[in-house]
Amino acid sequence: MESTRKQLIELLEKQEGYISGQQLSDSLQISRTAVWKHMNELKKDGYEIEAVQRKGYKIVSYPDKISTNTLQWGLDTKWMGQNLYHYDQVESTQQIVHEMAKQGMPHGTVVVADEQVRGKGRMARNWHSPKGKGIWMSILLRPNLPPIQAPQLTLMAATVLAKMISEESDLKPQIKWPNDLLVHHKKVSGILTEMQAEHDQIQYVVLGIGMNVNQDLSEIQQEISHKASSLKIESGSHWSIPKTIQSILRQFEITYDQYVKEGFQQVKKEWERYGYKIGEEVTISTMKKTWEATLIGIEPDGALKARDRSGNEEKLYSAEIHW
Ligand code: BT5
Repeated sequence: MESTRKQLIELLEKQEGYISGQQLSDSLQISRTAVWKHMNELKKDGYEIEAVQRKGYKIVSYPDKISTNTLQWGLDTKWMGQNLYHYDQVESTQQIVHEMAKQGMPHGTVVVADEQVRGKGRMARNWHSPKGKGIWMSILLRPNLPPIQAPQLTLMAATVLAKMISEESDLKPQIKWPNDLLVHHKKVSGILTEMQAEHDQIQYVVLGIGMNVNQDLSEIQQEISHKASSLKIESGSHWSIPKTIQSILRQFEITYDQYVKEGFQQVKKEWERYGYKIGEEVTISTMKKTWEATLIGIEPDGALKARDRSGNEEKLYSAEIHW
């Protein structure tokens, strides 16, 4: 039942226009009546399906409501999100995935929540995660890497999100070092990577993704409204959250597998393609000095590389950049 529905959605998604009831019944090896029953179940779960006589069926819009079903149906990944949990409300999805990691859950386990009441940013900052308005999700990864390479996973995840946004809309996302996703200079998404390591080996990584999707302008918290935005505000249209999550998971699996096989080079290239103010001059401050430099790219250890006006290159780890 479950797997038939999953296949059904995959067939509907692959088809450009309509797919006939007969074609579906042949491909799935079920009766036309069974196809019709499945269609009704999909509608109950929030899929809008158009049925036209002599043409067949087509998905017109995807459900808004997140459930384990709407997230897993149509998700054609090998390992990413195949073990997936959805909650209405949690303190933080990070915390849940840490627990799951300790219990031995597999690589690619995903936890998604409609709302977080104690969403975390980096360095104990808060992450606003209002109900039903965005993607609040943590992914469990078990990479075979030394801890020193963990920052590469954050950089990689940022390219995944940038690519997803470019593919699903006309928006031109940019990645602000180290982990912010910007659209029109405003933050729409942030990444939080937490790692457990032992004996020079990563045990597991919990990679958290927060993405503002369907907030209207009035729904962005006042104190961050000058610097934060949502995909809806910037694109002018509503996004299906389950479909957007699936696009992230699909893109993540492809990019991660390529990274494991081929190394950091491709991630670096992609990152720099989307990099905010790469090739531009900015003001940089550390405890000791303030200077002007051109940002030139990222390094395998996650550092941002800059060149000052005399041509000296410097690797930045924690400097303040006046964007
Ligand atoms: C981040 O931190 O950008 C990482 C955010 C990661 C959130 C995800 S959601 C799923 C998972 N579960 C969690 O509990 N966390 C992860 P940072 O770079 O420190 O940015 C935090 C700063 O961004 C805050 O201090 C605010 O200024 C601002 N901010 C807070 N909420 C925001 C939002 N929803 N959109 C844009 N900016 C926000």
